[in-house]
Amino acid sequence: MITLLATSLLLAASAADHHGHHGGHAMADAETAAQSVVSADVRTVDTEARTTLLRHEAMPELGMGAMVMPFAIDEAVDIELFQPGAALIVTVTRGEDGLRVIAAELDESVG
Ligand SMILES: [Cu+2]
Repeated sequence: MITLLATSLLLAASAADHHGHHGGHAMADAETAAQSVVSADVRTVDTEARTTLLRHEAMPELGMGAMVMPFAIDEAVDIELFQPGAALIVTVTRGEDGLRVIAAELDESVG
């Protein structure tokens, strides 16, 4: 029981920590090519800045659990898909300015 509690505290701490680090550490190079395809719900979108706040499921390829966080939207992606409340499947990779959505489609499995 005590071990389980310590483990979940550790996981919670590393998840909370994740937004405070914007690259610059030794693992950045190894992670550059990594990408995840994941379900995400749109919270807000800024069509001029091409940024969006998404609630995403876990992305193990990028070492990230489920959370709400901002993403950049690549020029190649149809920003019209990013309506608040929309359920999407997004392809995410690590960019210079944080995580970047490089492909998106509506999640047809969500009614
Ligand atoms: Cu995240």
